Amino acid sequence: MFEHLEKYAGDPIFGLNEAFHRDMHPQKVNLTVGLYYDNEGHIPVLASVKTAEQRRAQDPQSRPYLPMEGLASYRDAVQKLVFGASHKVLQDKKVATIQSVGGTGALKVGADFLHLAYPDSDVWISDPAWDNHHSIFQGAGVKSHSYSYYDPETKSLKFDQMLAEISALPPNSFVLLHPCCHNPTGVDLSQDQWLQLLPILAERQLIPFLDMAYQGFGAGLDEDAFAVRAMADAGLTFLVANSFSKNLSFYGERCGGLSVVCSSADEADGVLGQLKAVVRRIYSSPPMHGGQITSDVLNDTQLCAVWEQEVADMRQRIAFVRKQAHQQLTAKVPGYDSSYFVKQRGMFTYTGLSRAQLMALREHHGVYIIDSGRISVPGLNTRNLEYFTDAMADVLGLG
Ligand code: KET
Repeated sequence: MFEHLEKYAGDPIFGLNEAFHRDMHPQKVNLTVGLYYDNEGHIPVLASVKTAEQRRAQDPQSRPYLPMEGLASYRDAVQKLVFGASHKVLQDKKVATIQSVGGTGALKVGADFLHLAYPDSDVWISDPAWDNHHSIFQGAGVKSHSYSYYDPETKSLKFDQMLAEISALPPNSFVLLHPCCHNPTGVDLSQDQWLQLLPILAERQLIPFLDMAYQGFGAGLDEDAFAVRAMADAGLTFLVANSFSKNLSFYGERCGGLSVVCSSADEADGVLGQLKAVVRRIYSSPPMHGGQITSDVLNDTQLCAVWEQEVADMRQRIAFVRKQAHQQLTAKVPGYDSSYFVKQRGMFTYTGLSRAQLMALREHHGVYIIDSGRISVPGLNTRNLEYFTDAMADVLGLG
């Protein structure tokens, strides 16, 4: 009955991660999935999370269904984290927020909601993209296209071209943007560039969808939300997906949020109803445990301070490894410009390595980098960095 279906080619990120785990190479290095590893190579259990979980474990509670929109205290914490505690759009109750199943779930609910509201609109996604952006929108029945973003020659933003293309989109088009730590390139718009883009989005009546999966990994929890807050300040109507996978090291708990900033409290109320209807027909209501722990951490002043420091530590370790990689590569391969390691920020760096170089890294050195040449930087640490830069030095001559 299902033989006519094509075989799933596998996911370019998760598939290579699986291949890494099968490899027996003793010094193998995993730079595939966007997962934060600490300097020992472990996915950390944050101290803030551990305390919250110990408290909950002492007094287990029954587990009814959560409401379709999720836990109220969680949604409240999401709004404060994303928009800043005292933002006017929150005081004016213009934001409809739901607890989502990770950042991916927020994108899916958002895509279904947008397709319902504007069935004839298409979505525009950065080139290059996190491939799943295309898949999620296509899966929701929305046609997806690309806008220019990254220039492999200069390893930086094609800002003028991006602006020109976005300026020419039909009204009510959806525009997927990354407020910080762009995946896969690590190249972001500056604050100035965001301020140039905002009026175009408003004038063209475009519908921005901000995907913020790495808040806190770029410059800081507040700094990374600049674009979101500037957009809210400017009175735009837009969507924001956020995720606790990375900044709470909570990947498997599937904790995220979807917020829709509306033009009035009444509109936000109507939108929340539609988001609930979308959730009800996909998964009914979100899971409870991760939501409670996230809410416990973010809503407790002391635990939240511990968490903020833990995010800062993760961010600083990434910056440190970037610097070290750049220094070592400069010393080992003098003609090679590895400054992209320090110019790009967040979880990812985009190397521009060729297919032959990537295959040699994988097959001869056990260094796993996905086919686009994107490195998940936290896979590097003080134990494997020399090994990694030696391997890079070995393959760079391959062209
Ligand atoms: N948005 C972006 C831009 C993103 O990089 C990820 C995950 C997500 C959303 C998904 O968030 P989550 O809360 O896990 O549902 N990216 C990494 C993992 C993946 O591919 O799913 C990655 O790019 O490696």
